[in-house]
Amino acid sequence: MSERILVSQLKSLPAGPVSVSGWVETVRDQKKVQFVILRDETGAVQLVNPATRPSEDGSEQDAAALALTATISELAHGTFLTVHGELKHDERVKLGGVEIKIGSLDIAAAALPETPIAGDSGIDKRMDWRFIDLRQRRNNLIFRVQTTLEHALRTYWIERDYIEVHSPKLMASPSESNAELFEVPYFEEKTAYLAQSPQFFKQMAQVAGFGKIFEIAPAFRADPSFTSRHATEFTSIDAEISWIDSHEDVARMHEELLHTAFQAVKDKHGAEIEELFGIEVQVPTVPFPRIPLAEAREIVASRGYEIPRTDGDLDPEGERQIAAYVEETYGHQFVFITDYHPEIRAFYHMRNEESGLTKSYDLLFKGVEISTGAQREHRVDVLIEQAREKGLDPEHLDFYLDFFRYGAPPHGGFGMGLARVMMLLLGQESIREVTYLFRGPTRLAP
Ligand code: AMO
Repeated sequence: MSERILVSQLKSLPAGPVSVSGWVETVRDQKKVQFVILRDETGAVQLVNPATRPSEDGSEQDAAALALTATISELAHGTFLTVHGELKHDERVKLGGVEIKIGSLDIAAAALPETPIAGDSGIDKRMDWRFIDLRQRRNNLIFRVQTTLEHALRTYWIERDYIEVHSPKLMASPSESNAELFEVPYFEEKTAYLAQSPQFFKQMAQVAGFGKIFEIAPAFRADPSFTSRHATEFTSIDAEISWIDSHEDVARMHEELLHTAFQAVKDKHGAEIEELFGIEVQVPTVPFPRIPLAEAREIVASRGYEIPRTDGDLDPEGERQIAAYVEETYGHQFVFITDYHPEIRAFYHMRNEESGLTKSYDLLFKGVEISTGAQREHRVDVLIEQAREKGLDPEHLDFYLDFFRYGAPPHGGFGMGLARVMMLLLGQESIREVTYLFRGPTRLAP
């Protein structure tokens, strides 16, 4: 394969022969001239061909020119091709100030004449034809932003000597709760489950003496809900660190990490995000505000909203109210809600001996939960007690409890949904818009 010339490079190339590959966006087939807009992953360029039509008076014509004109007339939107032609610089050409006069076309694979989706197609239709939907410039940008974001997270951790782990996604027990479990009927002696999170195995890395770890990997939840923020398979960003004093140490790493990652996104894509999504990326200042849950509930009530939930947690409207309060009071888009009651937290969350509340937080971004973090209970007798309180049978958790029977450091960490961060960062309504291939209760293909 020869070095490919990208559309974004054309402006800096000298006029002359050039070959560019991409797909057909539009064809304007006028009587005397034909224009094709060709797009690749970096931009779009105008191709031009002086049309040669069959003569009406029977005069002789250039057969190659006639054939080229006919080929262009039949080009369907989405056809992938390579154009060989002459590059011309012309400031009057709105699209990048360059144009290619077509010499010949090599068609790689022609598209059918009718495209199944249009610009105004609904999200379900677009998901059916996701490979075509993803050709849109803004969709391409989503995944370039995501790449930059993940790269910044990894860089942050790697620069600080974190170890990256890949924990198994087939498990012999639930990792979060019994609800939302996908069973896998394969193993002879046991039912297997798809991992709901790497929770147990990232804690295992702490008793293995790894000190600081991260993982970016799929997690699975048989969640029946059809909300805009739930998927049955999602990418979970996880970190876990040893020798913490409390969840506050986790929160401090978490906020610094997000500050760094958002700065990287803004530096590289800020202008394009503003152009295509109308969103100005705000790099969050550190520290993020922190509000204990009980206080958050009072704030929400004082704003005139009664949270209908009886379990003490904020509901989505409560989260929005708190976000509005934080924006007004601190000019911040993020807030850590802390000190949750053990009843609404996992059994492995450590409790504060004085208050009885958990040493944990939820992180909200623009009023939506993007993450849960906590210090973990590493004293096995306390852990067993807390599991029992939740109605869990410690025998079923024996493999996990064993981790803490042979020595363990104090530790904690967080899990954060990649798609939720991306959805909010780009001001999208649903995680389906920012997920490469969404999986939900009614979506298993493509
Ligand atoms: P939790 O269950 O709160 O915590 O999940 C952590 C984060 O993962 C994302 N998330 C989801 N994203 C899309 N679809 C879903 N169905 C879905 N479920 C969760 C959310 C959520 O905030 N083990 C703990 C984390 C920890 O304490 O380290 C856990 O999984 O952004």
